[in-house]
Amino acid sequence: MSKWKKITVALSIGVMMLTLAGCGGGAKQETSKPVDKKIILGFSQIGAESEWRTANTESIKASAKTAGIELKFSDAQQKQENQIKALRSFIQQKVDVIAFSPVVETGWDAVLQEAKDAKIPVILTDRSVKMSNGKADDYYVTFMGSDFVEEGRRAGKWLVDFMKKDKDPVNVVELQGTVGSAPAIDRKAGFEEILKQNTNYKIIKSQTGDFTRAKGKEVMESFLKSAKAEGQKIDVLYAHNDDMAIGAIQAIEEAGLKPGKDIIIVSIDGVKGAFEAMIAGKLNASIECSPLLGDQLMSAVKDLVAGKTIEKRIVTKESVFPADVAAKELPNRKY
Ligand code: GYE
Repeated sequence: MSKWKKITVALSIGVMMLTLAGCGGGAKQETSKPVDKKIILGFSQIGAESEWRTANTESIKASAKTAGIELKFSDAQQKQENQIKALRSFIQQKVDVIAFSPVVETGWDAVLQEAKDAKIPVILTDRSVKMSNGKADDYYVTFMGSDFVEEGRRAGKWLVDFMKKDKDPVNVVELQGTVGSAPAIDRKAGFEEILKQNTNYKIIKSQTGDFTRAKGKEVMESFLKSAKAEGQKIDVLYAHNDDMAIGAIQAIEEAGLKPGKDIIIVSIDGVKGAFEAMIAGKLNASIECSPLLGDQLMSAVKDLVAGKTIEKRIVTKESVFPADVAAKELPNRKY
């Protein structure tokens, strides 16, 4: 073989090998990444709407640093269109893995198809999605986060247990999370499941407070006003997160009532602000929902890039904190 022919043969073998390496489907194609190259993770965060969310962001940033993963972080300010833009830009930049916490459940069809076509694995953190074709499972490799229906059930069970009322009517007002978001839908469903078995409990008002303190306060003010005008007594507030409960506590105090006593309050997350409110006697219970997903996410990213198969669903382990354990627990809280 002539020298030139040898070079041509060598080159075409090289091209063939490269092509083969790039052809694998799903998670496997990532095995071609040289071990010494930094893994690039594109992460689209919902925003900074709550203490939970800021703790989640800190966890992800800190864990990426420790894991030596290059993190491209984008904050969507609670807007789906911003998340879609961020995901598209990650696809364009050909990041190794995309992770995101979807602000709402639906509306991801096009962009998740684009990620799939680009063979970039997608990890869902905290919240899940629904696809129009009903096959969401085909568009992400794993979903790590809490069981929100169970959190709603826990809130309901805690309430029924605490109130010890089998017959007397109990009027509940509900502050819902972001409209169309998985935690708002599921936390409502789980709570209602328990109330269905306790028919003296009635949700008399229910509205979104978008998971923020400001909205929680605003909506609670309007609940109090309209209940007064209608001659109804509010016995209980169920808030889909602690921040809305903390905002509502302010509204209740401004209306001359005692939160935690005149109105029993249960919310979800278990952030430090909730523990402080419980210690002050203004919040009665918080159902834990951990935002500390960073380490799990980084190890899943590493496993994926290494070509390992990962579990489709990773559920966060959580508990319930009634006010009487708050003082003892606060020093142990990490968020
Ligand atoms: O409960 C709330 C946050 O998706 C679990 O989003 C998360 C929720 C959390 O804004 O505080």
